[in-house]
Amino acid sequence: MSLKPIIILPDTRLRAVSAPVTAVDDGVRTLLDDMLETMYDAPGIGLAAIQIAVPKRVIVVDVAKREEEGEENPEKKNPIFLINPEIVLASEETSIYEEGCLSIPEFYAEVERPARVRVRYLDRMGIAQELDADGLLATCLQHEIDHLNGVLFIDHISRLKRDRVVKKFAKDAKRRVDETGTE
Ligand code: GNR
Ligand code: NI
Repeated sequence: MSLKPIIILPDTRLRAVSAPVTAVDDGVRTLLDDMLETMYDAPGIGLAAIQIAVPKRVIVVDVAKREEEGEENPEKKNPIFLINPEIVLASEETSIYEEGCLSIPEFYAEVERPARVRVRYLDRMGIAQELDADGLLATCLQHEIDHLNGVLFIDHISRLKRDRVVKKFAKDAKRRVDETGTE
C-alpha cells in the first residue's frame, strides 16, 4: 500500500471523464487499497481514483465516525469499495449538506442533492452489488460519482461563489510557480 498525492484545482485532469474498469484484478485491488490509505491519511470520507490522477471509475468511501486524535479504532472503520458505480434510483426528496473536497482544500459550501440513492456497482471481488444509502453516505456517493464524470461540488453552487473559488485556486497555483519556478 502507498500514499498517493491528491491533485487539486486548477488541475484539468479533475475534469476528465473516467473510464469503466473492464476487469477487477489485483491491479484494481491495489489501486483501491492505495486510495483508502490516501483517503484516511488526508483525512477524508471519500475518494475517487481521478483525485490521485487515475482516470478509472473507482471510488472508496467511509463515513463511519473515527477518533479525531490518536490511535485509529479499527472497529469504527467501515470502508466501501465501489467499481463502475451507477445511481439507479434517486429520491425526489433532497437534503442539504455542507460539502468539502480534498481537491479543493479548505473550501466548504452547502449542496442540495437527492436525499436517498440506490447505487449499483462491482465490489472488490468483481461481484455485482446494490447499496441503498441515505444521509451523509448518500451525499458522499453522489459527490464521488460526480468526480468520475469530471463534475465537482462547486458545479452545484452559485456561479458567483464558483468563479470566486476557481479564481483563488488559479492565483495560488500561479504564486507557487512564481515563487519556486515549479508546482
Ligand atoms: O472528505 C470529504 N468530505 C465530504 C463532506 C461532505 C460531502 C462530501 C465529502 S467527500 C470529501 C472527500 C472528497 O473530496 N471526495 O471526493
Ligand atoms: Ni471530492
